[in-house]
Formats: sequence, structure tokens, C-alpha cells
Amino acid sequence: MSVAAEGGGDRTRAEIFSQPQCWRACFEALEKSQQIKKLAAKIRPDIECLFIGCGSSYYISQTAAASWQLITGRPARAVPASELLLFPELVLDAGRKCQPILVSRSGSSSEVVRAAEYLEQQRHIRTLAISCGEHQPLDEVSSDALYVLPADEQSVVMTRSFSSMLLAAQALAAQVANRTDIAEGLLRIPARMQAILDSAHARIQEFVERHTFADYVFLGQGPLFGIASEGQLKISEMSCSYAQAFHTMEFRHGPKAIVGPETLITFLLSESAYAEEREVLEEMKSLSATTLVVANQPDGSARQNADFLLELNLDAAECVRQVGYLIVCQLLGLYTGLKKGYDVDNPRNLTRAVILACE
Ligand code: F1P
Repeated sequence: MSVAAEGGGDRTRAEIFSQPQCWRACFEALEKSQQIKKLAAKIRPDIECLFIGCGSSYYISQTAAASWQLITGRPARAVPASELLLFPELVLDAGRKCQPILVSRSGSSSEVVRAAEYLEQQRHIRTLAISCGEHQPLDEVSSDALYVLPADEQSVVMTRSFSSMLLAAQALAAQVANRTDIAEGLLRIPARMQAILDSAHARIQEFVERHTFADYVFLGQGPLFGIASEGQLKISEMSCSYAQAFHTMEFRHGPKAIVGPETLITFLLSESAYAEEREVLEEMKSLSATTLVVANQPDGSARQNADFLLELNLDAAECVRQVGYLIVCQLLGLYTGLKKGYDVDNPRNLTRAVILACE
């Protein structure tokens, strides 16, 4: 493991902290280019959207598919690009048309590019790419592309590219569904998240400094499961710690065997399933887990059962609040990696994109 050079992590830290203003720049660029309006007009109302990606971009796809279905009322799901390439019969239903949406920061990950080639050239299905990279193999193959250029980043781990591509997909869903209330809520998120970043980052760093954990668990339901999955990836990538993600209620069915004070359980509490998820929090606290809780409007029980609590109070629809939960996971990964002396900007064994040898 590359031992932290002085300042190891400065680039990733700067990209995490740049998110609110980066989101504003992305919304302005999307408005100016009219991309959202033009692409929304091309998306057929009667077919399922199939989000496809790898790594963090697969977790964006999971979150985007869930919020797309909640915003538009139309079916959407997510698959890793490898699943489409290796088991197409499990992913594509010959009798049912779909709108593939391929998500990739770089636009050059081999599996995503091959998935686009397969869909466009072998299945003759028009694809839409969402990417921070222009003139890359993916947007060269795809019929349409939604560029989120201001969000591109230097670091290996995805942070602002994740949140910005997710917000762009949600803005597209709001346009497709003609939900101006959702679109207006999205535009209110940057200011509130700037305040949260400014007030919470030191508290999260102090919490990480005060605790040492053997295991990290991230729990989320619905659209927050993709964020829980990204949380486990951020801790793994940035601090080489052992982390897992589960649907909150699933954690009782066996995995809770690992619970103890050295286990940090991060609860991403939704609004619509709050009562059921809070019961799991109360149970795990009674098993002496250490708990980090993120909720939009936590109640007394959540405050009582949280070793660390972050209240988001986002004035936006629940189906587009996920970036608020994400930032906590990113900061936890950053500060844990720095505390363990790792160069978070150059994680072990990782490259910015996975490029496979030509077939
Ligand atoms: C996706 C990805 C990243 C991961 C690593 C390798 O790349 O898997 O999520 O952190 O950097 O690449 P992309 O297709 O979104 O460029």
C-alpha cells in the first residue's frame, strides 16, 4: 500500500468539497445546452429504462433506476454491464423493448463500451450514454449522449462525478415526467448541501479519529440501497477496509451475527420506510453496534440510538435526496483512509477506468 505522502488525499478531498458548486455548474450547463429537453423528447413513454454501468457507475445506475421509476411511474432497473454481456438472455427480454441508459464517468470502461456496441450493432437498440467524458469510445458508439462535463475529476475514486451524473439522470426523469416540482427541488439541493458540508465535515473527521472499526456495514432500502453499495465501495477503495452493504431489513437475516462495538453500521434512513428501518437501528444498538445515522428529519429514537447523527433537512422530494446521504459515505472513506495513512488519491490496485485487453 502506498504510504500517504504529505497531502495524500488533497485531490479527492477537494473534489468532494467542490460538489455543491459543481452541481450548480452542471445544472447551468444542462440548461444552456437544452440537452435534457432534447433527450427527454426522444425517450418513449411506454418502455422500460435499463440503466447499465460498472463499479460506482453501476451503483449510480441502481439509484437512478429506482428514482426514475418513482419520478416517472414507469419501469426501470439496473444491471452491471458484465451481466448484459455474459447473460444477455437474463437481461433482455426479446419480446419487450427497452431504453438502455449507459452510465460511465470516463466513457472508456471496456465492459460498458462493449455493452453499447452489443446493443447498438447486434440488437439494433438505440442507447443513451450519461458520461463526464466527451469524444470517448462510449459516446462514439451510443446513439445519444448526456454530457456532465463540469463533473469530471482527476481522482481514481468517483465522488462528484457520481453525484452529478445521478442528479443529471434525475433531472432527465423529471423532464420526461413533466415534474417541475421535482426539477425545482433538485435546484435547491446545492445550497443546503453546502451548509451541511461546511458544518459536518469536521464532526465526521473527529468521529473517525475517536473510533477504530473492524467492519463497516452500510444499510439502505429502495433508492438508498445504491448509495449503501457506493458507501461500502468508498470505504474499500479509499481505506482498504472490509465493508458490506445490505438492504436494511435484510441485515437481521443472518449478517447481524457480526455486530459488536467494533462494527460501524451506517443507517441511511428513508422517509417512506422510516418506522421499519428505525426498528433495525434500535435492535442493532441493543446489540452494542456503533451507529452512524443519516436521515432527512430524524426523530427522538434515531437521535438516542445514533453515535453519530446527520440531519439533512433537504427541501426536495424524497426520490431525489440521495446525494445528501452520499456525501457522508465519501467523507467517512476519505478520513478513514487518511487516518490509516493511505494515499487516498492513488488507491492500491485501482485505475481510473478498467480497460480490458481487446477480444
Ligand atoms: C467506473 C469504475 C469506477 C472505479 C474505478 C474503475 O468507471 O469502475 O467506478 O472507482 O475507478 O472504474 P467509469 O465507467 O464510470 O469510468
